[in-house]
Amino acid sequence: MQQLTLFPESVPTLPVNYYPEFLNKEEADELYQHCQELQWQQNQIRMLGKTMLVPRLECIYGDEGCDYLYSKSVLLKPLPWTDALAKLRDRITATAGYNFRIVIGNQYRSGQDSIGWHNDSEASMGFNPAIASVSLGSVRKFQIKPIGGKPTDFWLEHGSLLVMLPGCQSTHLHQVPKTNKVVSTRINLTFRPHVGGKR
Ligand SMILES: O=C(O)CCC(=O)C(=O)O
Repeated sequence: MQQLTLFPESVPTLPVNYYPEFLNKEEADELYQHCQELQWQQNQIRMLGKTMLVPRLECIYGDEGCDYLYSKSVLLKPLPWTDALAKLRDRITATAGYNFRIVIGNQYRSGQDSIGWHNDSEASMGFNPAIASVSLGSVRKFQIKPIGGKPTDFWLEHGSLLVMLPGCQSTHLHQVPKTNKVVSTRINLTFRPHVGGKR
């Protein structure tokens, strides 16, 4: 399988591995269909003293008790793994070599859905987590930058896998910005470790 380790001279060294064709088209289409049946919801987030809607839909599946709190205000409680998500988790582990206990889905319904600059530094993932992200549906721009540095753009394709390696969350920020282009739905599945819950 093609794997790009992103250390070419022309771009800054990035602590990520990208597998553009992790799933073939048929597999990616099938998974996209499965994702339509997941339990998506639009959560509320508290930021700068205000409560607002998260600008995308979210869902979470995983091991029992692996609750995930982010931005000190959004608490996600995992539903049991579906067969398809558990199979995908194991395939990512076989490729990337990391174990995962939850998957958080993001659904970007249009170009106005987004996620701003952030890192994923929740203590529940443990020290220096690897996070693996599968993209399905419309291609959107994903940006990553060293803290205080310049962004590098990726166009994350249907069926691709991007692995943010251990350490990435301490040194880099990432985002999926809004776009005024007409884009249809994109689904992103981020597989993450977790230090709690039932083993
Ligand atoms: O949709 C993506 O590719 C990124 C999602 C993300 O940044 C996150 O879930 O923390």
